[in-house]
Amino acid sequence: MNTSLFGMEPPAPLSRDILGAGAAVLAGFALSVEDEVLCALMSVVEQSPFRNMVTPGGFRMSVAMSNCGALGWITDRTGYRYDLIDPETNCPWPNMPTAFQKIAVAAAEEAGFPGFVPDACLINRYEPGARLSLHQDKNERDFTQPIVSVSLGLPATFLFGGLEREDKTRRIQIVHGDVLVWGGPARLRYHGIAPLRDGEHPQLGRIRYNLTFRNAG
Ligand code: MD3
Ligand code: FE
Repeated sequence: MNTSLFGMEPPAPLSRDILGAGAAVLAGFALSVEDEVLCALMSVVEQSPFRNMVTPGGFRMSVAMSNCGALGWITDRTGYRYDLIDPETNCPWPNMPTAFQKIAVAAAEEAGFPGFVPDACLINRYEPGARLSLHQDKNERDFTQPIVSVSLGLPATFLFGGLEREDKTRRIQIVHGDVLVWGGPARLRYHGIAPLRDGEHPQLGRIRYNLTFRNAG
């Protein structure tokens, strides 16, 4: 039965409230476009390869990163920032694929943030053991724009804290195809990824990819 004939919404795989105001989990939102998204991802990282960047404190990150879109997030000994140029290739970052833009804008809209204009997509690659320690995303100019994250491959434990580093963190399991949106009062909440558990994903093997879409300004 097509419920839309009755003017009803289809059963939405949304859980807007489990993470609090401004945060939404769109479970499986990327599944219908996973092939296009993965194909586009491979093309981006052929142009700007994954690399393990160094933090201002001198530690090499366990998560390998690349970017697409006008701006890319980078870190080195001098700090964290967005740049128009990939320091590895000395070329602009690859264009943001249409499939990337479409899913980011659609997810933001679904979560209540119409008019999202992503100009940066940070691509994270996790191998077993890789982690991202608790942090805020605050190198962007406009905190009224949300961040959209698309998870692919191995499952991960997402750590979700509060507005202060000391606030209690919750652990949430994220799986292949899940899309998370963070805006409004959730935009500056601390978050991270626990060390990735080893496993085998049917398409991607022992890897997790995460695409985070931002308006970096
Ligand atoms: C909550 N990436 O790249 S995405 C990052 O799965 C990052 O690779 C993680 O944190 C990953 O900066 C988590 C989810 C995410 C992204 C931004 C947020 C959650 C957020 C901003 C505010 C609050
Ligand atoms: Fe982050």
